Amino acid sequence: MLEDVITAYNEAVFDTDRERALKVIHDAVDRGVSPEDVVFKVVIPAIEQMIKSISESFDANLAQHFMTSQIAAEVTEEMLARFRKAPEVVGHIVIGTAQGDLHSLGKRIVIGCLKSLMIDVTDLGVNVPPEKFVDEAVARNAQVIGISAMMVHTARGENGCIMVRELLRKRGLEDRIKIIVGGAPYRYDLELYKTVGADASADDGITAGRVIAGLIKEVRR
Ligand code: B12
Repeated sequence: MLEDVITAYNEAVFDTDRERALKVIHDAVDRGVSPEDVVFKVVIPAIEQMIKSISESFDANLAQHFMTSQIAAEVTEEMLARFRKAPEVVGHIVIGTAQGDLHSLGKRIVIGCLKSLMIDVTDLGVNVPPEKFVDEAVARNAQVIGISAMMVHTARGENGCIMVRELLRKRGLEDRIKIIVGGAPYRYDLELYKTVGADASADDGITAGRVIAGLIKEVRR
């Protein structure tokens, strides 16, 4: 049954047909597919596949990029609300997209995965100034700051992770708060996270959950 759902959803998303995509998902849930399976086995693989084909297509345009990510974000958010409740929280992360960067879909998917892995998340949104990452992490007693950056200049830039590291250092918070970064530029340059002063990076939400759980343990040790 899941195979049929995957095929029908992929076709609807490819046609940027929001209504049809939502109907496929709602019907699947009514027939017993879990919200977790919808996100991890249908939506995440579909968006990854779609993005790959969009990037490779000469006909790709920003409107199509935008619609594709909006459908996925909408389904993901709806399903997240139906995820099983976490009995015990592993720790807390504040996460946002770096200053100057408005890409939100990757971050949203990461948040969905983290919630399902029982990590408490505060979403700071997009275009987040470095000071806000640090202030909010302190205010919420978070063990980890997550920074998403989809463009090369926001991943490498002075107002992203580099400044967050600098602020943690100046305020003597480096033992209490760890930094994880993610986004396409870090996938293409595997050493970049170190260059910008992060403690770790992860390629997707599921790996991020594992790495963040490790960072939380490190802080609590
Ligand atoms: C969708 C999209 C958009 C949408 C964004 C919609 C939204 N709400 O997010 C719209 C149309 C708005 C957009 C706008 C722009 N975009 Co754009 N966009 C894309 C596109 C096609 C996909 C990005 C995406 O959503 N990927 C899908 C998600 C699921 O993947 P992901 O983000 O990588 O996330 C995964 C991992 O990276 C990781 N992850 C992500 N964040 C984090 C955070 C942490 C802490 C961790 C651990 C892991 C992690 O886990 C995620 C889940 O698996 C990419 C091309 C591409 N192939 O990547 C271009 C791309 C990123 N955009 C690009 C550009 C240039 C722009 C614009 C400047 C275009 C313009 N001229 O206006 C603007 C920028 C506006 C701004 N200031 O930010 C360029 C960047 C070039 C560069 N090298 O710097 C790209 C690469 C396209 C290209 N090939 O030129 N874009």
